[in-house]
Amino acid sequence: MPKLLNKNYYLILIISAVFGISFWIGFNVNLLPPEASINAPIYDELFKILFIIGLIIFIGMTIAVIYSLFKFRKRKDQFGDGIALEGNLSLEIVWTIIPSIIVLIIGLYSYNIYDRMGGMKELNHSHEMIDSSTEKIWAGISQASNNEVASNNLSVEVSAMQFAFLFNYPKGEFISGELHVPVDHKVSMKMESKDVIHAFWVPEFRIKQDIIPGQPTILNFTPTKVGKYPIICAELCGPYHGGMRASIIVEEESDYKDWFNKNTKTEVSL
Ligand SMILES: [Cu+2]
Repeated sequence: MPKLLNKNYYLILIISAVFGISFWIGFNVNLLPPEASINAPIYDELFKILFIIGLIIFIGMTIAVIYSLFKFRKRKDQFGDGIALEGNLSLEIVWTIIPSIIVLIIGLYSYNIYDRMGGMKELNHSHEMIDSSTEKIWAGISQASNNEVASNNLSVEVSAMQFAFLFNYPKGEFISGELHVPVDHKVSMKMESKDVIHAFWVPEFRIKQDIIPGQPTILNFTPTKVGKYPIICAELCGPYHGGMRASIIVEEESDYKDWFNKNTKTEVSL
């Protein structure tokens, strides 16, 4: 077998191994917390792709660096400078085109994911269940799927302040420091800040939305797993920002109703 062919053979073998290992790790190693909302699996699709691309680049580069360290090291009888290399047009075209294609695909795919999560919905038409006033909603993730019945929604008003979240249940006329929601029900939140910019983040739900003073934002989600999850402020908002946390408790509908009825002054459910 000629030498050149032999070299290419090894190169193809190594590239295949890098892709194989990257895909295997990408599909078998999970770095994210449990999926607890209908948005989570959608988001994780994108994360998996980004993770695999990152792995291919990382493993490929590491192999190339280690190989070069040995292959092109200074030999005992070498004293002069290296060869003067000036540009390589085809190489530069290749390493411009490949990343451009990757970035373009990631961009289009991210748009698709954000759309499926409800990020592209017209905000000021889809929140009639939250507020009937003509107040402008500035940003947010609207409902993630169209086939849900609006009457199923649970409306919560979130107030963020240095350094706490408060949850107002308008139908029950009470305020809670913990967010309780029934599993498999869509929750529509209108969020406002009393002071500086905060952000409402639930890693298990894969959702995050800024809460801005004077500009209400909305966030809709549907929890899918019973449990207690942290709500974390994800915007540096002052000296105790790190302590600005709350909990979201996802319960079976009957447990949620018990909790709601214990707190409410009026006799309504949901
Ligand atoms: Cu904060």
